[in-house]
Amino acid sequence: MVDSTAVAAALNALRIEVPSWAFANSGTRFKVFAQPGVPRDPYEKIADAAQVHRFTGAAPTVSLHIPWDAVSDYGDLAKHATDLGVGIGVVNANLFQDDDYRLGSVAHADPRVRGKALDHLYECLDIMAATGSPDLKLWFADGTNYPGQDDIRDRQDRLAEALSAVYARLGDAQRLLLEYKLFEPAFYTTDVPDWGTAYAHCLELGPRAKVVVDTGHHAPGTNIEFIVAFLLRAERLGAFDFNSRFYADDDLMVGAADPFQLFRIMYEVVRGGALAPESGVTFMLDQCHNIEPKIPAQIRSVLNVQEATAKALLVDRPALSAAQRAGDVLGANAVLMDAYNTDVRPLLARLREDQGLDPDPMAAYARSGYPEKIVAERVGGRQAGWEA
Ligand code: RM4
Ligand code: MN
Repeated sequence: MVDSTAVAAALNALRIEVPSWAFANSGTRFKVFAQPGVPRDPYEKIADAAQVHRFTGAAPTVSLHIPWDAVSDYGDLAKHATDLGVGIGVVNANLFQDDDYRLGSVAHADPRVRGKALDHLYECLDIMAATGSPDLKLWFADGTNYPGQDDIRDRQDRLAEALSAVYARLGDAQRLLLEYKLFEPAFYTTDVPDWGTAYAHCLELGPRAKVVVDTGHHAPGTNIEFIVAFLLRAERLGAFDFNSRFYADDDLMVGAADPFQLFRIMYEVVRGGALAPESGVTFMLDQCHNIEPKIPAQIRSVLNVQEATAKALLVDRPALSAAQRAGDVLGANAVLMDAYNTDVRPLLARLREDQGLDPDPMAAYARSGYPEKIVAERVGGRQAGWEA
């Protein structure tokens, strides 16, 4: 039996952080398509993010990416967010868009470049202090393209040295979140290519270093829910970067490519107790909306996470464990599939109504007038994008 009051409470408590860069122009290696009404600065990005929270009631924080979201007064930016009913979440460092980083950043062979990279990470810590952000998220583009290009092992030493320097400066309530990605932009070696490498560095650092699972950062066919279960058991899962993919790091809307995979991941989250706020696991979106309108795409993504979570919560866990203990392979699988095959949209619509929200956030946003307002108002200036 599933306790429906507990399911409702867990869904009402679910919080999903949105990325500032999802509201800016983005594209592929081939083309960035500009969209009308796109924000021109971090203040406008936060205003758009606040719309996602306004219609879902579930997205109260925004991740920043530095220097994309560089401003002269971070306290003022945080106040702007609060005025709009949202807060600043994770601060993402960016060590991949400076000419100096052609051969890497924290793992570069040249101590001058490593020093510059470390200074950027320290700057991110200052921004966290000014905005009240709890977490520093690190993804390194570092790696090599050709065998022999650099010493694989020396690069690990340099990486470890930079990580421990940053870790030493963390405040007591702050965390270091280390993200991995199989490849890209480096093609031969990547310095943090997988969860095992990230986990090993986090273990060396200490308890406030946790792994980020970006769902798009694995080889095709990887069992991501296994990684989630393992890291939760080891108390080293810090956060998710949600998105979905058909091929590599596609950064499409979460739950679009494979809603069943998202359900399986969320089931391990539920099983591992990671929906509880005290677990410290943060649920974030890391997506780019290259061809679709950005604000509704973020709303859709929040709804997709809610739907997968609702299904995961509907798994009859006592029945599942009984079937598992009895070695009832088909019975156990049926318990899981029953939950997955439940239409949870009416349940989520009811919960929204109970909170005074529109039961259909997509439709409510489309009717709100906001899309037309930003197109009319945001004329002139330079639209925000990857280089902004
Ligand atoms: C990386 C990684 C990071 C994100 C950048 C833009 O692939 O997913 O989390 O900040 O892309
Ligand atoms: Mn990511």
